[in-house]
Amino acid sequence: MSKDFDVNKIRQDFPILDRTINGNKLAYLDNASSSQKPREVIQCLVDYYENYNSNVHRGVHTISMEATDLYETARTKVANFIGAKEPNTIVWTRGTTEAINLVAFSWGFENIGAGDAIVVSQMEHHSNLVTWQLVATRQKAELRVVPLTDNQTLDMEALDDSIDEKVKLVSICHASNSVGSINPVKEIARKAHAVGAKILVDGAQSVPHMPIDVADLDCDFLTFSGHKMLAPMGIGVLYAKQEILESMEPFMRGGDMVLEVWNDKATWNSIPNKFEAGTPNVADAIGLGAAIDYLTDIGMDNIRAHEIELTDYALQKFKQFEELDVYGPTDTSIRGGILPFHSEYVHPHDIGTMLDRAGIAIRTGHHCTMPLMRSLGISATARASFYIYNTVEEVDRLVDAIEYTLKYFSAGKK
Ligand code: 7TS
Repeated sequence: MSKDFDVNKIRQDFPILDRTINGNKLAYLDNASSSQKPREVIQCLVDYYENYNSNVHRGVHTISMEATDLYETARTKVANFIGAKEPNTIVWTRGTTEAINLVAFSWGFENIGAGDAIVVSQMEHHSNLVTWQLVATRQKAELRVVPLTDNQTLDMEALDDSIDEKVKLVSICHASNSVGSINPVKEIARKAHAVGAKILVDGAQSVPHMPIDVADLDCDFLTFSGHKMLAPMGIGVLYAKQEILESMEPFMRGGDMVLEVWNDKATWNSIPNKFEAGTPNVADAIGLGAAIDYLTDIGMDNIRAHEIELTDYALQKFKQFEELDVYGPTDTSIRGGILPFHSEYVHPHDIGTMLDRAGIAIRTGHHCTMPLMRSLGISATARASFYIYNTVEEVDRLVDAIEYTLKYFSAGKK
């Protein structure tokens, strides 16, 4: 990690971290759900609404042109951030969920037919599972779910077995929100392409946390959400290779996505506008640009190194809890900053409530991965998840609070 990475300095940029919860300083360890926002991003929104608020792509007046400029500059920032050569390969969406649905409706229904197959994994978020269930059912295609190994990494042998000539799409998360495993998506892309299939990488839990280069990964689609990477809620991204985007039909119809309209027909605007019907979320797109500036300034390598340090430390400390099952690989080179745990003696919601009393925010539940929970033989976990502003001291507070909780509920030893 660079010596310039100063977590205490970073923390000062996040006003919400000054909050106290139940008399304790907030320890925000629910970053896989949504991240907090630095002052730069909040201020950027205020600046937009105070000085530039206007609709884009249609005004000849000054502030509309300025808003359009800021909005398109944000698109270029996103492209540079993920190594996409052309800004027109960046489509704004509301988030990962909408981006996956866009691919399903515009590409999936056109390119997946009867007898074809779609490959996903057992660790997918519902948005990357239920969506493909719909395509598979309607198109009479087969949905293949690749199982996980005993430490919740992708079973690569099973993956190899499920990728054959029938497969048209492999849709897989880069990093799991539930168990933290990082999938070798570059290798998986090679395997998919070898049989003529496309690959969609769900980057919701990777793009915020590590350097990403779509050219190097050679993925056909990449989806992610702004709100998990310091940006506002309601803005997200679909990246797709240019020729694929150009071949796709629009997802939604309306203003701005058309070129010419007659009473009975219409022609489409060029990409990416073809996929952006209606007034877009201008302010939050610009906010995502500000978040990317902030992340780039700190350095994605530094962010990844910081999270590895916290996760290594937490995994080490959690060894003392014999009563807890901790999920995911212990090798942090293939694991994101996600720490899910489960006790057969204390319900995750009780753990979450006890931690909240201590000012520690975690998430409890199935994390929108019900089939994964089922495969683990449980219905829910408690999950701590880290980001740039989290500290070793906060991990210590988490450990102390869990120790207290287990004692409080007299959790028996296994
Ligand atoms: N894919 C993954 C891997 C995710 O973690 C999430 C959200 C999504 C897709 C959907 O993203 P959205 O922004 O469109 O909602 N994951 C979580 C989570 O773990 N807790 O809350 C949301």
